Amino acid sequence: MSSEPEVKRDVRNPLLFECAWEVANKVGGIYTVIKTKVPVTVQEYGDRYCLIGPLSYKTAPMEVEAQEPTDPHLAATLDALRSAGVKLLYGRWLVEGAPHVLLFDTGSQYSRLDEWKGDLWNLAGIPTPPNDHETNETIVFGYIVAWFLGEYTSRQLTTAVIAHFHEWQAGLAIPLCRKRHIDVTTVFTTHATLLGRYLCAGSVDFYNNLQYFDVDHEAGKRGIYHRYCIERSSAHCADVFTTVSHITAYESEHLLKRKPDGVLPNGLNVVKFQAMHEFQNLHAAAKAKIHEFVRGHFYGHYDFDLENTLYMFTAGRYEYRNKGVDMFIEGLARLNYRLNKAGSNMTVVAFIIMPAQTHSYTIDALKGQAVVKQLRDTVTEIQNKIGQRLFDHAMRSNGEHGTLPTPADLLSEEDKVLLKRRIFALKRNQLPPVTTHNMADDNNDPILSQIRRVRLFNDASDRVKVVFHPDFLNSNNPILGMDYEEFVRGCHLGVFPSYYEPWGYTPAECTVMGIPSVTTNLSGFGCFMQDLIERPQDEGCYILDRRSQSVEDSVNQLVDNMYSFVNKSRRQRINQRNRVERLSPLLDWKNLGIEYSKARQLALRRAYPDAFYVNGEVDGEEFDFSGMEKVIPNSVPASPRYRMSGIATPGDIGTLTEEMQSLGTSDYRGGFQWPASAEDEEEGYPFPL
Ligand code: G6P
Ligand code: 1S3
Repeated sequence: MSSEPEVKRDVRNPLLFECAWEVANKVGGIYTVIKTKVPVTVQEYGDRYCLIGPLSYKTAPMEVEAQEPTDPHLAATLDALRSAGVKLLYGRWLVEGAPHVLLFDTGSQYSRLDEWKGDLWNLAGIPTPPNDHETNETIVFGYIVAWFLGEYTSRQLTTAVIAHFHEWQAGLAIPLCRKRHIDVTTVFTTHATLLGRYLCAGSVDFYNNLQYFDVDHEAGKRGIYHRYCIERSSAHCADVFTTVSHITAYESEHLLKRKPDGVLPNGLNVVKFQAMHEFQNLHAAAKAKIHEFVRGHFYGHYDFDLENTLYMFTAGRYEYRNKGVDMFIEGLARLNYRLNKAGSNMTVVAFIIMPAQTHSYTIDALKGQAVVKQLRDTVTEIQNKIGQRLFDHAMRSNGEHGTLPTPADLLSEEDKVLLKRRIFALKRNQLPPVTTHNMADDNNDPILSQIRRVRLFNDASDRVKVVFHPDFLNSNNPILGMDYEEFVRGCHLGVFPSYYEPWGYTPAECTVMGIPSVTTNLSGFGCFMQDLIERPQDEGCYILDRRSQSVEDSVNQLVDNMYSFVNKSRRQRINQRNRVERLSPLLDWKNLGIEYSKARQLALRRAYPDAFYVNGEVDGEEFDFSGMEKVIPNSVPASPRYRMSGIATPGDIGTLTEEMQSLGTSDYRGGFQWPASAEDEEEGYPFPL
């Protein structure tokens, strides 16, 4: 980035603005990245850190405590924006670390939309159609953020400013900063590419053809050319361009036409328990709650033993093919067949948690929970009465020739009638439903259509039962009233056979909660674990090969994994949970946060090279990351075997170096060779919508 020659900014204690559409505004995975990363960033930057996001009047009042800035330059900048009509909220984001946060109300500047669209066209040749709400939001937000950064850096002239942007929806300020020569250094992190997401959702052999797509044509065909231009210009104009995994780095190089400078893997805020058994106890307690739901959902057909029942689940954004739900359902059907054939006494209840368009819960789902509750209340009432009668009987016998009561003395006729009524209420003519909600488009829903096709109807003979919960989980819900985290803890296996997954927080979250999971070598997380651990499957981290084998073989591999999991003893499951939980440090921001530090350092060096050279030599302090924790918990007995035995500092597992630029296309990590030609193509995709 060009800096005004006469201004010498201090690069040792820079200010950091981190900008994302999901700051204090939960939409998907980026919210998790930003929120869980706050503590390590605050630790490094303290009050020099401020997040920037859109102002949502629905969520902000709950998430943000309003304050006035103490930095006089910031206060003056916000005053200037306010007096020009920009509505904003500045304060503390009420999450762990309590960082400063600045939220802009895009609605307050829609009057300038046409002017800004015209400017964008003149400046960058980016066209914008009139009715794309998401793009309109992106433009207004980007212009306000660039306006803010311009105003701020014209007042505050002493300290270097790093502006880090996530994803195309927050990226437009980057080309604007560059064009306007605003004195900030920029980092852009993409968490997916627009084209990648769209192409994979169709029936395209994506990974074998990445090098050959005519990107402009493909974007135009899908009506996203303008969005693609914003994304591409953000990637190209940033001082440092990064993404979340090597697989997405490879994709970005071909689809965005800039090779990323490095990979910033996503971490989590790992909670360490004092003793191992604590998280095991949490599993047992959460599982008991899922049992409660299952009793209600399967009422009238509750003919399986919960002691021999395992809970598997998949969850995420409803992207049927990208998230591998198609493969999961196909795998479940085959698992059902195998378990039946083997005469297994195990039952698998498979949950699919994916928000879709619905019209609330079904009457049947609500009724199931109600009849079970009534039965439980009645049993408790009768139990109390029996206790009282037993006590009275014992008291009356007065110690002499005491007799024990007969069952008839204890259970009255009235009780029997009441109990029978409750039992009759459990009768049901239809099979337990697959879905808990009334779907807006039941007939065409891809998940339901496939479940119908493979005939997983929760029949008594089925060893695999399916529950599709097309909404987020919440502890206040009348059925399955649990938060997502609690639900995950109560399950036995997470299954995420994604086809398109730049990172994949779902299996990572399973890992830190000590729940084994299945993922693929097409997900950033899967590749990351495969890179680090020699036999991930031994640690409860199953990684399907969806690259070098046919879809048929991948499904069979999934079924093998699930089948052998079902055949594990309880003791083996407990052991596996212990092993998988031990991998948590690999995913802890305390270890991964350093990759972000490196990206920021690189950005500063690129924008202010002179500040890093003393008498023609690189100043030695530039990469001082001492004090970070060690990645590998080498004190743990019988630790998993790591591939990179020489790992000493966390930074060693990342890749952000100047050398990344000089690597060829085939040099990304991920334990495989990228296809060199289109001849390696996979066979066609077998699960039609
Ligand atoms: C945890 C609890 C144990 C319980 C076990 C059940 O480990 O601490 O008391 O027996 O979970 O495991 P399962 O895999 O059968 O749910
Ligand atoms: C993206 O969210 P998604 O589920 O649309 O960003 C996430 C955070 O980096 C990432 O985990 C996920 O793979 C991407 O797909």
